[in-house]
Amino acid sequence: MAIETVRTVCNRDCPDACGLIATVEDGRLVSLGGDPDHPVTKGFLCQRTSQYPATQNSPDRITTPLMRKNGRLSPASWDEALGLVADRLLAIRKESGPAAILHYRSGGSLGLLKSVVDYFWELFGPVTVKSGDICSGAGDAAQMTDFGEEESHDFFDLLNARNILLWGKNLAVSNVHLMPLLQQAKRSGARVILVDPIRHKAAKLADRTILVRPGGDFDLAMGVAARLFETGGVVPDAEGFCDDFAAFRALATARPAADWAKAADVGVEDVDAIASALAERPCSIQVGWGMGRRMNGSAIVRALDALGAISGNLGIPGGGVSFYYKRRGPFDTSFLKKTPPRAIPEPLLGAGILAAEDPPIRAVWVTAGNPVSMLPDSATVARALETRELVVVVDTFVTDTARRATVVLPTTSLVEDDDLLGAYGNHFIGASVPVVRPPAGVKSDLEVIQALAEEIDARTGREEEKISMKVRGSARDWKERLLARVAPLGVTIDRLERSSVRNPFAENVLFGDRKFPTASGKVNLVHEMPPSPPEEAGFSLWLFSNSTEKSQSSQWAAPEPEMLTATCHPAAANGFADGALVRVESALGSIRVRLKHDASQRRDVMIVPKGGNFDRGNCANALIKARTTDAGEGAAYQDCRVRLVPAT
Ligand SMILES: Nc1nc2c(c(=O)[nH]1)N[C@H]1C(S)=C(S)[C@@H](COP(=O)(O)OP(=O)(O)OC[C@H]3O[C@@H](n4cnc5c(=O)[nH]c(N)nc54)[C@H](O)[C@@H]3O)O[C@H]1N2
Ligand SMILES: Nc1nc2c(c(=O)[nH]1)N[C@H]1C(S)=C(S)[C@@H](COP(=O)(O)OP(=O)(O)OC[C@H]3O[C@@H](n4cnc5c(=O)[nH]c(N)nc54)[C@H](O)[C@@H]3O)O[C@H]1N2
Ligand code: SF4
Ligand SMILES: [Mo]
Repeated sequence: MAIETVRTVCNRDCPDACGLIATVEDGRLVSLGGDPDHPVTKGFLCQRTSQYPATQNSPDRITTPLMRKNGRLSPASWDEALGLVADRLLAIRKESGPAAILHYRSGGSLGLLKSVVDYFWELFGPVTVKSGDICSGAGDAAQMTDFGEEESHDFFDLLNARNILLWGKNLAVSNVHLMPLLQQAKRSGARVILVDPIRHKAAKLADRTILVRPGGDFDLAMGVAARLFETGGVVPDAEGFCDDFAAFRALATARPAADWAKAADVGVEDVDAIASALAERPCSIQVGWGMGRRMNGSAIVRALDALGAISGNLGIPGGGVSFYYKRRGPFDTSFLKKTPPRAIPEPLLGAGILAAEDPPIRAVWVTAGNPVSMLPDSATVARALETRELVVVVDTFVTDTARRATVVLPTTSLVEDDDLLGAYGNHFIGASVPVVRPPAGVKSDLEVIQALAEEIDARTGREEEKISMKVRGSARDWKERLLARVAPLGVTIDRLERSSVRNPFAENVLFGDRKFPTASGKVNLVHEMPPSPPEEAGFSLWLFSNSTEKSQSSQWAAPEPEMLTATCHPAAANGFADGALVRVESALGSIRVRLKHDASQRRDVMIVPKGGNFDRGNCANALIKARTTDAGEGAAYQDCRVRLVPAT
């Protein structure tokens, strides 16, 4: 029996980008562990990836193209599948122009080589793409507006913090490698405050947990600002490096801190605790993703940026308002040049496809995404796909989205990946390498578009425009191209294949000179109240579709649950017992769930897993309206109101 261990890097949509140690027996993956030498991974993995061998070896994996024949998806050869796709794409482009084709790419793998797929669609089109970002659009827009730049302090700079605000961050589940660092910071005396409407596992690390009203963070932040102004916690030179300082002060001090606290449904002592934490510099604000996914989400993140600025926590070790690490920053994707002819806001994708005119969207190509499960208003996304002439889905399994496809193309998995990765929760970059050989008949996304380019070129026959020439090259060739900027600094493929390396361009502390790449060179302070989401009479609970240990978005660690569990305070359970079978209903739809009581939660929240399976009736997005955030075209997933009704 041949047993070997191989190192690779996790390509999942996760802040951590772990180093993985795979154990392979006779070409079969038997276990995955964490790289002990990766400074962030520290030798352990999350639950979902530790359990990945069952997914990798699952009999449900697709290993041959599937084509819709007589209404059913049936096995086909690559020649047949790509031949049909090439014929239809060329006909659609000729009749309606490339804008009639939509390329939708999401986060199934965050590998940088996926940008070669984007390149293919630029060359064939450019075609229609998505705009905004369901995941982080609101927060991205906030930080770009306020600071003119979106980056974070070094991961380990947290150890310099005296106080740490974990603001809407479910880190024990979604950013697990931050947990040991926080524990270390606590051992050296840092105090931790957690602000979240949900009492989640990380609360055990916090010195104070503030269960803010869902979406009440803007009010809370203004209360904190009011207190900082009152108590001299605002640094004297703040006006010098912040624009709209007077308007911000007027907004924050228009109400006493106690009024803001009431609006946020927290105690005034909570406001005081945050104000003191900020004033006792350095204080690091760690911004999570949840509260940005609201109709006032960008304003909330802007309010946190403002708190960091006025309290003098920008530009100092242990401070900063850290949201995102530039995971693509070190890589050279300058081959992407063209502007798309049209973009559909990602949160509104279903309705956007249905409404598109001049030209209509006739074909959709999906790379590394499961939009039917994961975009809001799943039913509309499903209908939008079901009514297209051509839908091609490249995936490893038949998902909710693949079930609506004309053609499904089988692709490589997490442990067959051959790519470059950056992390969005630390500054390390790495290279994935195939630790097992993909099953015969499976192609990487790169190989898929290369094969399609050949089919297209064979049909167009125009020498000077041969797409296949432009996208050709092995994964290694493309890695080299993407590393062009960092290779002279010693960050080469060979080095990355041995160990992850810190992004050589990343600074430890941002804005040390208090200069900001905004138009004025100063921080832009938010200074207007954002609108509140509309009330929905009869729906008294806020739906939280939060990450769970057991899934990566719609990709469940085997076995996938038969039914979702919904958690709420016993007093919010509408008389239903713990363990009862009930329906969670919104204005848009309902799902059957197993109810779980949790007396430690607020009485106005209902928690379900973020991932789902729409066709099995297990999907939060069947309930969630498709609405955008106040900026950045994020999805307002968290502004969903629900109630509990009998299961029927
Ligand atoms: N296990 C697991 N890990 C994952 C993922 C997964 O599906 N499963 N997904 C990955 C992805 S795609 C991403 S983007 C990242 C981020 O992962 P996400 O889970 O998307 O984001 P978090 O910021 O960790 O968690 C959201 C937090 O925001 C809180 N929240 C919601 N509304 C409000 C509010 O109004 N105010 C405040 N203060 N808090 C609020 C929620 O209660 C929750 O604790 O993690 C990745 N990690
Ligand atoms: N209700 C609710 N919905 C949410 C969220 C929420 O908090 N609440 N969070 C949102 C967030 S933060 C995100 S990022 C999105 C995530 O949404 P998606 O990115 O659509 O999430 P996944 O379910 O991970 O789907 C990715 C698909 O890619 C496939 N895949 C894996 N590797 C590869 C590969 O190398 N190539 C190809 N072609 N396919 C591959 C997987 O099998 C999977 O089917 O979901 C969003 N949806
Ligand atoms: S999903 Fe995240 S925490 Fe889990 S192994 Fe991958 S990078 Fe690490
Ligand atoms: Mo995400």
